[in-house]
Amino acid sequence: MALGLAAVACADTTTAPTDAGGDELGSVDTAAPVDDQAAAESDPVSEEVVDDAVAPSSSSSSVPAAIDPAPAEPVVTEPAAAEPPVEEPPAATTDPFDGVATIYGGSGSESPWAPLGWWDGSAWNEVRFDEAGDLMLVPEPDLASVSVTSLDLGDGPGSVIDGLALGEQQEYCVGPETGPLINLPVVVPETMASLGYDAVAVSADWPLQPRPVRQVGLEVVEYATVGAALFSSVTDAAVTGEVLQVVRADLDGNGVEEVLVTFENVTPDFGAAGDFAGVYARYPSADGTVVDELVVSYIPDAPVDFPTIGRFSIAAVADLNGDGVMEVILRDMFWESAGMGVYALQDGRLVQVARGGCGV
Ligand SMILES: [Ca+2]
Ligand SMILES: [Ca+2]
Repeated sequence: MALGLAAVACADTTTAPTDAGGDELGSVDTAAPVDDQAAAESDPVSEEVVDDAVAPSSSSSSVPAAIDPAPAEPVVTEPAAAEPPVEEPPAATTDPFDGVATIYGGSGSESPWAPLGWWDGSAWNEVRFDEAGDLMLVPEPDLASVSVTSLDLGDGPGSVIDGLALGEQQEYCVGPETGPLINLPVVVPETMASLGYDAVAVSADWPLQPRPVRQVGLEVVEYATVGAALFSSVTDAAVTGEVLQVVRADLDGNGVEEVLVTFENVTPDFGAAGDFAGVYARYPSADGTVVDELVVSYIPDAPVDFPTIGRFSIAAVADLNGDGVMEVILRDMFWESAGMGVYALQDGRLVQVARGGCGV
C-alpha cells in the first residue's frame, strides 16, 4: 500500500520543491493503542504496517495554493480478536441543510474573511477561479445568521458564537476578490502561526458542535508513536516529531471519538534537513480496529531557507452543512500563501471538500 502525501500547488511567483524521492520501506511494527476514552470499548491494537511511500509531489498554478488531501491508503490495524467485526451503530446524522451555506475563514472584526467554499444543498463546492485567474462568485447564503468557531476559543459552549451577520464585502487578498466583514463580539486568540486564519464562519442555524470537541491528550505517548510510524516511511527524522495539537471529537456520532493530531518536526529555520509537518487522523471502529492516516503532510525534498515553507494546524471542528456530522478545518501555510481547507468525512475518511485563502 502507499502512503501518499499532500500534493502541493504553489502560487506562480514561487517555485515548489519537486519530487523528494520516496523510499521503499518495510514493515513498521508499532503498538498503536487508542488512548483512554476512545479505547474504553476497544481491544488493544496489535500492529500496523507501512509498506511503502509516495513522495510529496508538487505543481505550479496561477491561482493561490491548493492542497489536496493525502491520497493515502490507510494504515490498517487488524482486530486483535478472531471474532468477526461488529457492525458499527448508525451515525447520529440528520438530513443536511437543503439550501446554500457559505463558509469563510478569518480572524476577527478587523479584516474581511476569505471564502473557503459553500454547501449548495446537496454537495460541497470549492472556491473556484476562472480562466483569467479571477475568483468566481460565491453564491448568496440562504440563511442570514452566521456562526463562528475556532479551537482558539477553547473547549465547551464558548467555542461557538452564534447569531452573527455577514457585513460589507471587501478585498481580502491581493486581487479584486472580496470577502465579508464579520463583527465578532470577542477577540479570537491568535495561535499556532495562523497568519490571519484563526476561525471558520458559516451561514447556519444548526448547532455547529452537536457533540463535544476537546483538546486533550498532548501527553499521550501513543500519539507521538503513531505520528513517527506514519512519517517513518518518508523520512528518517520521523522519531524527532513533536505532537503540537490533539483534538478529540466523535465526528460522525457513532459513539466513538475520532482523534486529530498535528505532528511535525519544524526547526526554527524550517526547511532544514529532517523537517516535516502534517496532521493525521485516528479512525477507531467499534470493533477495536484503528486506522491511522495522514490527512495532510509536507516534507521538503531538500533543505531550503524559508521560514514558512509548509505547515498545518487544526483550526476548528464544526458541522458546516447541518447533517450532524462534524467537518474538520485545517490551516495551511505554503511559502507565501496561507488559508484554510475544509475536510469532510467520506466513506469514513476525511477528504478535502473546500479551500480558500490568499497566495501571492
Ligand atoms: Ca466517530
Ligand atoms: Ca456536516
